[in-house]
Amino acid sequence: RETEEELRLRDTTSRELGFAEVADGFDAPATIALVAARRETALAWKHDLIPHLQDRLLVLGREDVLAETQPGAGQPSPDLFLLAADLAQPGEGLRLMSELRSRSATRHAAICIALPPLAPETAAMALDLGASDVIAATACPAEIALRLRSQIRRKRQADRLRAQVADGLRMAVIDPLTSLYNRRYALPHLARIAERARQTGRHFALMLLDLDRFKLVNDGWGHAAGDAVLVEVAERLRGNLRPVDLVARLGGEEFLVALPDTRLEDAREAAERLRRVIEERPITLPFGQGAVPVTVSIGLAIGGGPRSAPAPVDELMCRADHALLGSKAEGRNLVTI
Ligand code: GH3
Ligand code: MG
Ligand code: MG
Ligand code: MG
Repeated sequence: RETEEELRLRDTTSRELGFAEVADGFDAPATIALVAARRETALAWKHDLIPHLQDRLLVLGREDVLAETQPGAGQPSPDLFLLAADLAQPGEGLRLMSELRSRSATRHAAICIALPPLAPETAAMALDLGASDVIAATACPAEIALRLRSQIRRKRQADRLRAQVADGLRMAVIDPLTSLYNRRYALPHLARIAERARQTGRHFALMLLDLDRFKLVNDGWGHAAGDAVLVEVAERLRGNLRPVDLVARLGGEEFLVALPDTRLEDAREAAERLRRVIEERPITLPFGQGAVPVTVSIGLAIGGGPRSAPAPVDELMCRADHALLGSKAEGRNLVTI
């Protein structure tokens, strides 16, 4: 049995656990938005209830949340929204919550609703509409603090998981050496460019590029030098094209470039430009190995255009590949159509 003294101690401990710790102990301190029907109410609440958290709190009125640009816009979005009990009637808090859930910036935030006592249907409805938790407005500060803390912890875990998934998806389509898109990304993306061209009746260009005598770089200076050349070539290609253009490393020393909305003459010019920027400046090798001149052979094919049945992507790839072989056969460092 607990003694008076023990009970008193436990009470103090849970009270002291209050709001000071709600936002701490995470990899980055959490931010909380307090939302009441009017901003003044939220401000008063902030002073009464949550004195320790002042600098981590964003205080909002209902109007602020519904406004297109919210106070604190540009700062990281709050981890948690705490909707005050004065929003409970008539269902105002629920409307705010739906609004927060529908916006990309706040979609993944934890949302807790404080409800006045005797609002059981509202609590059920709030949970059904996506509230992370409902909290009785009469709950003691320690309970509120612990509930908020547990929601922030869950939200942070979900953030981490989402970031890992996004990272995994990125890794699956990026070539780790050059940071260009890889074949897995490039071919479906090329098909999308072709489909878009079919819909608009515009042309697009496809280039296949292959470094000339690249084996000599590897054989003469080593594999690390070869890698450095591939990285520099990738940068020059990317740096001399538009953001909408696709640049990918298909494998080895072979690259693919696709130019949406581009006609033959402009494509030929772009291909010549790429050929020139590789040729014009020898590529510096690592470990003080000096610089090596590099050239590239390019095969160009034009797809799309106002025809009833544009050539399928496979056939276009064949044409570009054939043109590339032509560049090699004619002596390399050439663009062939
Ligand atoms: P060609 O002008 O006919 O294209 O001659 P080439 O020497 O470039 O042609 P080949 O296809 O015979 O050689 C390509 C070389 O690319 C072979 C391989 O060692 C090298 N290679 C492929 N992938 C990599 C890579 O990731 N890093 C390095 N350093 N070399 C690579
Ligand atoms: Mg090759
Ligand atoms: Mg080859
Ligand atoms: Mg080659």
